[in-house]
Amino acid sequence: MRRPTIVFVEPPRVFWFVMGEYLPPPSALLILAAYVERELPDADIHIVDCQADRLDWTGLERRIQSLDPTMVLSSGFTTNAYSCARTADITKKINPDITTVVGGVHFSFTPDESLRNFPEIDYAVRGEGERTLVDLITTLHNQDKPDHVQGISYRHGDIVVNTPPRPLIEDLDTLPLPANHLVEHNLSRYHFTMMTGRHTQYMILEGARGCDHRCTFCTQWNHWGGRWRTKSPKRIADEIEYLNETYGGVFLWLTDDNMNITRRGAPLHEELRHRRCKDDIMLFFQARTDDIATHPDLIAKLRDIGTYWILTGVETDVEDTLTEFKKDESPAAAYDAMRVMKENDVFSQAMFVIGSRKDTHESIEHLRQFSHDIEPDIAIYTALTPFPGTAYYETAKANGWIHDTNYTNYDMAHAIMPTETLSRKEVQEELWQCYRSFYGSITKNIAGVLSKNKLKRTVHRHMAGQFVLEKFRRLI
Ligand code: B12
Ligand code: SF4
Repeated sequence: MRRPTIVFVEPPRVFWFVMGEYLPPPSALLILAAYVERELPDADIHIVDCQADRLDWTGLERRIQSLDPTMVLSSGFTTNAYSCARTADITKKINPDITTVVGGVHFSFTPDESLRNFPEIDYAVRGEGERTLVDLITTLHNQDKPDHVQGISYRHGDIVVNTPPRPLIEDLDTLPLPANHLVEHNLSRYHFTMMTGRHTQYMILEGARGCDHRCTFCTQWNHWGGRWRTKSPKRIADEIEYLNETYGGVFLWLTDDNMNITRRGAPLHEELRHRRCKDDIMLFFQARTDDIATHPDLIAKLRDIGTYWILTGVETDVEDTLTEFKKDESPAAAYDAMRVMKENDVFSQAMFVIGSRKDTHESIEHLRQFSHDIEPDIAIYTALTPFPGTAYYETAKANGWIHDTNYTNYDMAHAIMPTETLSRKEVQEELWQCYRSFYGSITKNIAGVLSKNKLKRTVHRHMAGQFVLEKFRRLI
């Protein structure tokens, strides 16, 4: 029997214009491929990264043809779900016998809808992928029935079968290191211009999965079973050291939904502070404002081991909306968090969200002022987006608030819903006004472009040079 030939595809994507020009490593695929490689040493595994390999759809088709796979897989979050379906579609046109598999947060929450809308997709893997994928490949290779494979969805005649969910991996330290060797020829190409320039090598690593909070607009806690699981600080430090010393990785982005500084700040510092790589790396992670605000000591420690940029979800200054979002944070914590980052020379990225039901022109104007007052180094404004899998999606769907069902637009830059008093167009216009007020001021831009802080200079140059404001204006 033919040995499994597994081709993971990062299809051609439309990238997020807000953060400018970048080329990210296909992180989920690297993590999955490593696991399959370890568990199924006889499998022939490839990763095709269309961005890095500069392949358009025709190029991808030729590449799949030449690899002659038994299975083609891709990973999607909501905004790029259609590109996964298209990958499956061209695969089936090449050879209908090739098995097509999708996974990731979007397909985990829309298996019925996706399998009905896209007959070219054979299987959707729901939730954690590693063990399910190995089980599925083995089952199909042995020509067994897939009904005993936990965590998958597939069509059987006219119905969609959803097998029971698979229990989560208890010890994340048992996962292998991501399969960077499968994209080694591309590693030097991965970069994030606005964050670290065109020539600093950008790598992604995973320290934890999930979150123990329950925000209504967020898919992540739900996707990971409402739990926060972490690798041990030693394992995270080993992984950082490995990426830096083996591959020259400098800009290291932690995928963790919640850094959980309270629990990991001190032990991670302890693990990394004696390692040489700490002076070379630029760590980026996401953390909650309350976690930052209440731990200035730990932020200082994390700065000492290379943390240079933290993204934090401030969301809004309206207490009632924070409560409705179940965010469990206060606007006061946002002030403190920005101050703590400034005092420790950490670049602060604050995320704001507009377009909740009670938002009005006045409340959004108030939010704009607040976003200036708390003084983040960079403010990113988003439109509240009803991602499938969130509590908010269920409410919005039941109430008919979702006015745009084209998932390509679920990128938080497009207004998908009106508010009680603002039309969708008005929300879109308000979003543009937010960027205009933060980046459009001539005085502020001059100060930004002339700032002593190199990162600030880059961000302001990016916002002006890449026509971000103009692109937002065109969405209205
Ligand atoms: C790094 C990152 C990015 C990087 C690029 C990532 C990439 N490689 O393409 C950048 C910065 C460019 C980016 C951009 C955006 N991102 Co982003 N990003 C992330 C982040 C932090 C980590 C992704 C990751 O590697 N995770 C680790 C992997 C292992 O987890 P995973 O993908 O869930 O995979 C597991 C399972 O889902 C499953 N699985 C996944 N895929 C597959 C495929 C198969 C075949 C199988 C079998 C299994 C499987 O197995 C995996 C292992 O168990 C996530 C948050 C997160 N923690 O995941 C947000 C996240 C994916 N991003 C998000 C969003 C909204 C965006 C943007 C639209 C805008 C924004 N505000 O950031 C843009 C869109 C860009 C675009 N057009 O594609 C949302 C998506 C929400 C949703 N439900 O759609 C997330 C979840 C953040 C959040 N908290 O809401 N992002
Ligand atoms: S938004 Fe952040 S804090 Fe809230 S559930 Fe999601 S990851 Fe956790």
